[in-house]
Amino acid sequence: MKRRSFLKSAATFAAAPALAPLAHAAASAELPEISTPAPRSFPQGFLWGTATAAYQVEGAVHTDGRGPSVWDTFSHTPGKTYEGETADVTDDDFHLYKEDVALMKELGVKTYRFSIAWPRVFPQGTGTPNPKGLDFYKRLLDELESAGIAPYCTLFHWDLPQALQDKGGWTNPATAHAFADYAGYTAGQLSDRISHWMTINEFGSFIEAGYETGESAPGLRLLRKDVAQARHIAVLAHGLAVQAIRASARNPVKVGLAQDAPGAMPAIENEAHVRAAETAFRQLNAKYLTVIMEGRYTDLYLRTLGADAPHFTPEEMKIISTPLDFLGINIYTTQEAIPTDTPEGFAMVPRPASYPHASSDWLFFNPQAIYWTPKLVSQIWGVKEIYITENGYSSDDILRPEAPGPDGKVLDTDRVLYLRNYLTQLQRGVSEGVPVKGYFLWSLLDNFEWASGFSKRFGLTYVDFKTEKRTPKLSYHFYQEIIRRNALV
Ligand code: GBH
Repeated sequence: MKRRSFLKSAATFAAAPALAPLAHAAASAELPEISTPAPRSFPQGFLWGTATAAYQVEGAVHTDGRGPSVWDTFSHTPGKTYEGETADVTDDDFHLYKEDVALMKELGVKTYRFSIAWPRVFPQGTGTPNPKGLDFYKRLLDELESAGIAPYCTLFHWDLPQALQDKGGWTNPATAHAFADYAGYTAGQLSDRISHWMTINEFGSFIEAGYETGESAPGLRLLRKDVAQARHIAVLAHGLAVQAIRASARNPVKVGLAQDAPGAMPAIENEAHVRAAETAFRQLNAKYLTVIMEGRYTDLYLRTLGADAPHFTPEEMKIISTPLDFLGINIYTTQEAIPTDTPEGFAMVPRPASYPHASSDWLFFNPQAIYWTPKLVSQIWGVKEIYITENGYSSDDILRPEAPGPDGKVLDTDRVLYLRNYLTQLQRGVSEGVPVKGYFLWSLLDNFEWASGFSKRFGLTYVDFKTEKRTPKLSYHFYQEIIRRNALV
């Protein structure tokens, strides 16, 4: 078996003229036999997937009764996004979804993570549902089913109906109840076709970014105590939605979320550093993941906020910590923790100025993120089913455009470098028994990267936004090969 795979790869090398002598030498009897590296494979049934989100890919923002979301308002407000770009059209996946499903089928993914746009289903956020809005997702589900691709669905990926924002958005507890109603209704309609549901994607990206720094929709800068309360309302919305989905599902479903757990990893892999990373991880995630998993805010979190701490009841804490069936984590980077003698017991190491990063300035290259984050989650909270709900790499479309060369190809070896290193660490974790069951690569397509507009490309597939032409990049073929072999290549 081992021998055969070695011969096969030698034959592959022999096809490339420059490498032929090397292959010959390796096979020669005079040299000691080169041992074949152990196959670095993934468990059978490992769920390979890819991910997108509604506002980033769909377009068709006025079609079939969709209501406006905070992202329509924000992107149409001058000065908020790169060059004032909006996702009015973006990938036009609303019309081209069949082509996009075909791209996935060819890629070989077993699953697709997409999000449902709340303002398509409830144009005003609450009240009367809009059946035509849901019809789009039914068409998409038909197409996925015939391609043999399992749908994983996110209910909220930041596109809050504008009508709810007009009443305070996430600072208004009524939004939590409106979200649960929407989640319950949608699960009731689609639970016969979707088994895995994620309530909310990345709390911090719409709470802190939306209500504290104002970089994302709705672009507000509120007081610290109002931000703390908004966070609490968002985790409450999650808990209420988990219960609503289970109550209205007509089939057995699994419910979780997708969170970009701020990472902490040991600076050095020894006991003291690992303990520091564990402590750091719980505290850095106090706002969202820790309270969801433990049903209480950490003392350090409450002490730090002092008089600005959120108001909550014991009943709410029970709802927030409703047990989940799985945990989805979006993994892009992490940060080194070291032990200290302080009461906290840890410190985060500031990143040196030359720490490598992708085109997005926050996307630090740290492959160990995908080893340590799931490992810490399973060590700290005993989570048994973890998905990497996002992981990906951005290139720069302004200074160093990725555009197809004269041969029509996009040879994105930088993305391949990133993915190869992250997947190596993922394989390390999985082979040690960290319960990661699947991996969703962000993203199938270049798409609207929020406030960065189209200036950053995350896709495995290049999209020409003038013609909507899709061109699979080298990274697409690289990922295709990994899926095909269920092993690193
Ligand atoms: C995810 O967001 C999103 O779910 C997805 O929609 C998006 O397209 C994709 O990733 C790529 O960005 O405090 O400086 O470290 C990730 C967004 C941006 C959220 C960085 C956390 C931390 C900034 N993340 N942010 S910093």
